[in-house]
Amino acid sequence: TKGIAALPLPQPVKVQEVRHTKIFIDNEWHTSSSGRTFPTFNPATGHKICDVEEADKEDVDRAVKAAKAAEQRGSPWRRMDASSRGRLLHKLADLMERDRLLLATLETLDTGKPFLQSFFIDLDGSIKTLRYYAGWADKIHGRSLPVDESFMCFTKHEPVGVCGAIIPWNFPLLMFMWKMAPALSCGNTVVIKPAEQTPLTALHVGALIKEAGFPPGVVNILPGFGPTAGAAIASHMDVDKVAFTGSTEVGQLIKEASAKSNLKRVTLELGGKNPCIVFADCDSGCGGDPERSFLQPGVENVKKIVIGDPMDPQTSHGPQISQQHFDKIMDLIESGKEEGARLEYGGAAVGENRLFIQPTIFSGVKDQMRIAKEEIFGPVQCIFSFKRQQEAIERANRSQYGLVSAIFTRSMDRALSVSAALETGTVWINCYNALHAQTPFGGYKMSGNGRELGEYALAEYSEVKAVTIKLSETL
Ligand code: TXE
Repeated sequence: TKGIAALPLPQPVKVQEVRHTKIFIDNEWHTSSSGRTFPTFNPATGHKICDVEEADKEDVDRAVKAAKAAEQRGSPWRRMDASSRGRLLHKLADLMERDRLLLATLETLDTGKPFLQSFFIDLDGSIKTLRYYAGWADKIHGRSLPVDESFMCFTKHEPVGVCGAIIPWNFPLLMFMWKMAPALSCGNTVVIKPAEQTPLTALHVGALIKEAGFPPGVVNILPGFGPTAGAAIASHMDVDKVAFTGSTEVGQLIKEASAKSNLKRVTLELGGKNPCIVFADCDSGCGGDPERSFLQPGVENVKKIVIGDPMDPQTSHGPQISQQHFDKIMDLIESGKEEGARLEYGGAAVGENRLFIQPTIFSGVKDQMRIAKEEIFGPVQCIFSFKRQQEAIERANRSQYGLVSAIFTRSMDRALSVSAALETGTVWINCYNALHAQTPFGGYKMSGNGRELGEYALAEYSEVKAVTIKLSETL
């Protein structure tokens, strides 16, 4: 530990020019069929970083064709030993480690999230996710089953086929890895659309995929917009599965597109209104951004947050992603003030650049207020008070969402009872934002369908084939 304390902080690299801005299909870089490009901005300064080729339906068709050819029986990818698939995923993880500073810099440039978060959280999580699923590649197998009468039955786990992935702007690289790593581990091919606000790290990964030696067509990357490129993936007849992270509204559109096209499998990771219940026996608050904190009287929740240039390793709080998102958050903050919640801290824009919002804490929040019900997805914490445990549970569950909840208490007995009663896909006890590649993540209710990460995610990327054999005699 003495050694770690002495290590210098990682520093962002100077990006003179972004190298990868085109559409990545069949391990080659392409300009868009329409000839259109779109700009991507640095939300900390408002300056344009670069223009990126804009994929639309025609480009999606091309990418799906490449992905389908790459997963046909007899193709190099389908014939590759499972252990070799694992080695390729490890190789990609090695290359991401090599380029870690550059990837973290690009992530901060494009999202505005603090550099140290990009470096330690996003890159660390991305590399670990690749390695975790690299390990699974040759351990994915079926079972032999005891069946009635003179038969024997075994199951095989086969790839689903072409897997679409539609990614949001909050964790551009990590969400890409959460979808791509299990898909490739199971032998599928991938067509991915990064968020229009944050395409840069995904495109850099395209170059690394080629360098690692994945066969052409195994991964295809299409920067573009939701209603065009995203919708084309969701409704494509040759996309066999789509994994989406984003808003509940768009999640509904994705399911609808699946139903109206080829009934492709859909996994969704959507909005949340994550409750954090802090009992009076506990003297520590939690880090992270729980949206609803249920506190017993006497508990204080104090944060020391440094707002500023996200490239500065001292900064812990960056700008919002876009004017539109900024406006949504400020509107909700105003509604909190108007509806009578007490503003304990923050509540305003910071500095000259209007995309920065102070960390904001409201207390005395009532269940019917907009800030209590709608997902804010910004630096706003709402504090509710409660007297009885049962009351906290009921109010925490009174939501259309069910992504994550957290409990802070010294009593493990109480923590386990309360965790059983909470209707969320994840319960964190005495911690927050504790995500691991080994642990499944996903939502109850309108927070989503299916699970990402862990062994559970493998089922989302595999078809099960049951092979039944008639035996001529039973001995
Ligand atoms: O999400 P969208 P936005 C929540 C959060 C946030 C809200 C809106 O509450 O305030 O969603 O964010 C693509 N067909 N979360 O507007 O629009 C789009 O291009 C196919 C929760 O960014 O859902 C992008 O790639 N695709 C969250 C992706 O969907 C479409 C993460 C997400 O965009 C499409 C982000 C369409 N018709 C936002 N329309 C989480 N769960 O972590 C858009 N897209």
